[in-house]
Amino acid sequence: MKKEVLRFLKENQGEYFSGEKISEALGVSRTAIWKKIKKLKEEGYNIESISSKGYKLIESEDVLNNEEILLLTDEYNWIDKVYYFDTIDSTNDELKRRAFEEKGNLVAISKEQTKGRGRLGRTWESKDGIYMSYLIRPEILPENASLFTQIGAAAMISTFKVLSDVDVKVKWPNDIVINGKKICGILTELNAELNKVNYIILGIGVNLNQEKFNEELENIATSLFIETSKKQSYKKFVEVFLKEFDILLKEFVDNNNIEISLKICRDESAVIGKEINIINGENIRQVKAIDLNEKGQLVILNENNEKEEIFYGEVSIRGIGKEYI
Ligand code: BT5
Repeated sequence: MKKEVLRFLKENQGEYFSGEKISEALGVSRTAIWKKIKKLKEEGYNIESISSKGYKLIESEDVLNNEEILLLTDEYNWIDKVYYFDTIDSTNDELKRRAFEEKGNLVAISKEQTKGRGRLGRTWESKDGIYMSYLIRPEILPENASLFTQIGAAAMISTFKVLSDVDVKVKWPNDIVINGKKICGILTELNAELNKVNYIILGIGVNLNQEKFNEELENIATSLFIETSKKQSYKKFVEVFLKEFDILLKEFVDNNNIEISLKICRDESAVIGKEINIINGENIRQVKAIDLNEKGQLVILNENNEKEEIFYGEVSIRGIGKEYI
């Protein structure tokens, strides 16, 4: 019900509506409306109430909570359940816990994580950003699961472009970087049998409003705030990302078309055409990245100048002074 009251106030933002009018429109008592409005105010919404005129929502740009996330995700019918947290251990872990007790596709979004994870058990610093996980149950072969990383990366590139003019690039396979520093990381986890995917969890962490990073990260990480000197609305970011992700996800899941995502990842690649190192544990190979194939694998010219397809690894670009990239 709180969601409906909020939706009504938003649709009529800037106008006064009496409790009576709202209660007629929504078919519930005036007391119920009054209670919900009181709750919304407590949550930080700026709602003006004047006894002779009624209620008016002033603005709600920066409030992120369960109702807002429900409103933002309402129109996407591939999302079956959505969970919002002010803080959580890890949105990927939360969806993993719910994977078998819940059906359908699940989304978890948080503004903070206390145990954010990167690949190979690494830590993902998770404060003042947006942390999202999408649990999807697509009918695909396990070998195609890594394409979801590319879909997430492409949607993220488009999102940054809509919201700012920062020069974002994809550093294959799972980083979004600006000027050699990482602004977003993607962790795709898979639960599958030999030839059947049970579910995929696409986890995305974005640095939005961090003013600075700790010593360990300051040379390798950046945030949208550091790049633009402007604070970013969390809600707006999620709203735009969902829109871009929805288009690319449906293209793949419904139309079996991955090309749009791959084209974005190719066009905005930080590595294609560059001499790179491919690092797998102790093993470092010096090669040249030349393309991204239809499976989302990196095509390289190897040490013997032969074409080879790489499906996993850590990449660093050679000849660039910056420590990270
Ligand atoms: C990643 O791993 O880049 C994947 C990060 C995925 C995070 C999301 S948030 C939502 C979901 N829930 C989770 O628990 N995880 C996912 P990797 O490529 O392994 O990079 C990890 C490395 O990036 C670390 O070892 C640090 O060097 C660096 N790093 C850690 N936190 C960072 C940050 N906030 N910004 C930039 N770099 C960071």
